[in-house]
Amino acid sequence: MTTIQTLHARQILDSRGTPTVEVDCVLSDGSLGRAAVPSGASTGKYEAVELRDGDPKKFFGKGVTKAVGNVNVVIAEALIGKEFDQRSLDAALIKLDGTTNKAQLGANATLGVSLAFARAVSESQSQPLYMYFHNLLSKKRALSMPVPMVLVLEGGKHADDSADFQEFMVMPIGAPTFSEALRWGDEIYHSVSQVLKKEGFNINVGFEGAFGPNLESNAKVMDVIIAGIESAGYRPGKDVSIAIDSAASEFFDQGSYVLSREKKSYTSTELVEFYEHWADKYPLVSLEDGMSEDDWDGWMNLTERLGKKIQIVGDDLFVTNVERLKRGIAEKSANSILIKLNQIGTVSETVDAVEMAHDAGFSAVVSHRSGETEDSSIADLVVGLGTGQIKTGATSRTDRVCKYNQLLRIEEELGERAAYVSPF
Ligand code: 2PG
Ligand code: MG
Repeated sequence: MTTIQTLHARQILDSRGTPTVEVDCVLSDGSLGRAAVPSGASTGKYEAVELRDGDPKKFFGKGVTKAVGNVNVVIAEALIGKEFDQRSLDAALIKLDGTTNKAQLGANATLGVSLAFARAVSESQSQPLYMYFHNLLSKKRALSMPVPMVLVLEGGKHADDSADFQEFMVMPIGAPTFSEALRWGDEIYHSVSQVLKKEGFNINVGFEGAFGPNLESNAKVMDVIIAGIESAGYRPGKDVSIAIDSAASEFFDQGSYVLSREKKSYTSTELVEFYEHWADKYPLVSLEDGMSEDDWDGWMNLTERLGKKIQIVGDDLFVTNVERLKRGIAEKSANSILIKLNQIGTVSETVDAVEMAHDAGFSAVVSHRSGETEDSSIADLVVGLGTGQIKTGATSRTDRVCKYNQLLRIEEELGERAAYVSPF
C-alpha cells in the first residue's frame, strides 16, 4: 500500500492536435508517475465516456479542462493522503464516479490517475513498469514479447478518401525475435511506399503513420501489400501475414454494410461471405471489427464460419468491458479481444478483461488509439500481461514509434526471459 501525496493534471495536446489529459502522481516517498491519455476517432458506442468541455470557443469544444478539474479537485480531495494499491485505487475511482461508464468524472480523468499511480508505484519499488503490470495478474503467465501488427495502409475514418476498411497491417509471424519482426515490418512499410510511388499513388499518411492512397478498390490494397511484402524479400503467408481492422461500425448504415470503394451494399451474411472469400484468397490471419458493434448475430455467424481459420477480434464490440466480453464468450461472437485502457478507464478493469479473455481461451491484442501521445505504457502492458500481440501503428511518427522503441528496450533487458512466439 502506498500513500498519494499529490495529484496534478494538465491539458496537453495529442498526436492529432487535440487536447488530452496528462496526470502527475507523487507518492509520499517522492516517487513521480506521469501518464497521458489517448483518444479514438472510430470510437465504439459502448466505450467509457471521454469528457470534453464542449465550449465551441476553445479547441472547437474539444478541451478537457473539466476532466483536468475533476482530477485536480474532486479526485485529489478524495484520494490525497490515503493509502492504496492498484485495486483499491481503481475501486475508489469507480465509486467516486458512481456511474457505469465513467460519465461523471470522465474516463480520461480516471485513466490518467490510474496509470500515473501505476507508474509512480513501479518507480517507488524500483521495478520496470512491465513487471508492475505482470504482478497485477491473478493467474501467473509468462512474460512475452508481442508479435506486432505493423500498419502499412489506412482508410475509413483514419485517412481521407482511402479504403473503406480502416487498417491493413502486416504481422511478421515467422520472425525469430521482436526486433527482427520490427525490422521486417519496417522494411515492408518502406517497400509499400515504393510500390505506391511506382504506380503513381500519393504516400501521404493517415492518423497512425501509414499510407492512405486513393486506390480504386479494397482488393487493390491487398495486392499492394502483398507486392510490398514480396519486394522486401519476405514470403506472404509464411514469413509475414496480414491483419485487418475493418472498423465495420463506421460503414454500417441502417441495416447494411456500405463499401463505397466497391459501390456496393452488403447484408450481414453477404459481408461474412466477402470475408470468407478474402480469407481464401489472401494470407489473412486476423480480422478485427469485421461486423458492427450491435450486429451480434453477424458476429456469431462470422465466428462460426471463419473462427477456426483466423483470429476474430472484437474492438467496438467488447470495448475492453467484461460485461460485453462475457456475452461474447457465451455466444461465441469472436475468439479474441482488443484491449484499450481508455475504453474502460482504469488499469485494474483492463487487467480483468485480459484475464477473462485468457480464461475463455480468447487471445488479447493490446492496442493504441488513433490519437496518441509520447506515453508508451502499452508497450509495458503487453509484455507484462503476456498477451503476445500489439497493434500500435506504422513504423513512423514518434507517437507510434515510441511504443516500438520501448519494446526494443524491454527486449534488450529481458533477453531470453521473454519469448517471441507467433500465435499463428
Ligand atoms: C481501432 C483504433 C486504433 P480509434 O479502431 O482499433 O487503431 O482506432 O482509436 O480511432 O478507435
Ligand atoms: Mg478497431
